[in-house]
Amino acid sequence: MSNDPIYVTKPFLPPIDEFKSYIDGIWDRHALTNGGPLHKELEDKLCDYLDVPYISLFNNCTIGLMSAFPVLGIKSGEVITSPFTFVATAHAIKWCGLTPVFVDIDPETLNIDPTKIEAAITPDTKAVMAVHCYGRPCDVDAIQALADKHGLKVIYDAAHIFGAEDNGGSLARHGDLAVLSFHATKVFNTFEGGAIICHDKDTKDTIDRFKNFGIVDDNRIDMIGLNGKMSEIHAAMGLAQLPHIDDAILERKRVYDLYHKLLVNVDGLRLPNFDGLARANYAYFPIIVGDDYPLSRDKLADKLRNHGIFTRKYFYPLITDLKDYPSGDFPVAKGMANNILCLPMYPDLGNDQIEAISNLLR
Ligand code: T4K
Repeated sequence: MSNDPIYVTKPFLPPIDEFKSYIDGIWDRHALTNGGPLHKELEDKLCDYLDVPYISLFNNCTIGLMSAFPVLGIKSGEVITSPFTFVATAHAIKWCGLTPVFVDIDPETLNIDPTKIEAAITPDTKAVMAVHCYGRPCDVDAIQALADKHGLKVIYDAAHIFGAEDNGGSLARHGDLAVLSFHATKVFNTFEGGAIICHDKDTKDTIDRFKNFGIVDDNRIDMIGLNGKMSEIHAAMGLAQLPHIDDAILERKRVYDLYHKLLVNVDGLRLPNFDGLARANYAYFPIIVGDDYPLSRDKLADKLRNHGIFTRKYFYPLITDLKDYPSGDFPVAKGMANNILCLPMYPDLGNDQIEAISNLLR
């Protein structure tokens, strides 16, 4: 094994010639952004791949999450969400002038605990923004039942789910809207990028207008939109990558399987599982470092770093411990934030590297 540092992830890149052939087309056409042909082609191909009716590409997931509320007509009130997520989820709620109301997570799935949602609903509650954390599905049926009972919208932060499927198909199909991330660190990337999935043409048209300043045509601007558009060069990256994504997910499975085999009997480490999925995407390999492991999570991260292995504490600190958010008692989320460690996970992580990391953990 070389002595090069091993990071928590390494973006998957398609063959450069395939990317360049799309770039040649951009140079020929001079269409760089504002809904060019590659943008349209990627939307069509992603609808096919994810088997969803409508998709609108974005410049990143965070802007997509922020756009979800105005697109659904939510201008004020409270949004129920998980404290155990990347800060972008909660930041998007705050940027829209809404109030995040946090609910603890389920200790198995690490997603919002649906049995605790109802107690957090007030007359001001407008929506639930749930996160399919690490590509594992939320309890979508329970969340939808609560939303129907109380007249709430459901928005999924689906940043982690590309390629993951339950028995009915892609996880992206759940909720009124689902927002994906195509950031460099994600399973499928367009350097930076994201998308909103929706279920009807009117909503798709509204999203498309919203992400283009609210422009209807030369004479009309009918809402206070923003600039959430994906450029042609980002769409080119997606198009070049899509034919290779199933192979990349298979490589992730190889990494998962080997880690699992080597670490399953280590006392004090809880390994991720992808139960309940017809197809996992193996986006992350989060381990939970228990009290019976000889090192604390932070000491273990330090030890690995000293060997050139750069893990990440996704998601620490807990959002409810940040000064801009209300604190609260979320014991499950707090325990996870203090004990979780994401190991390197990416398609070309070699077996020798996985063995070396696992040996240190053992
Ligand atoms: N919701 C959820 C649940 C999310 O997890 C995220 C993003 C969002 C919403 C928002 O999505 P976007 O608006 O970003 O589309 C990263 C990402 O920046 C962030 O997208 C991601 N979640 C979050 C979990 O992780 P960092 O600060 O850990 O990234 P960074 O730059 O330290 O990268 C980690 C490692 O990856 C580096 O040590 C090396 C490697 N790397 C990274 C990049 C960017 C590369 O090798 N090449 C690269 O280009 O936040």
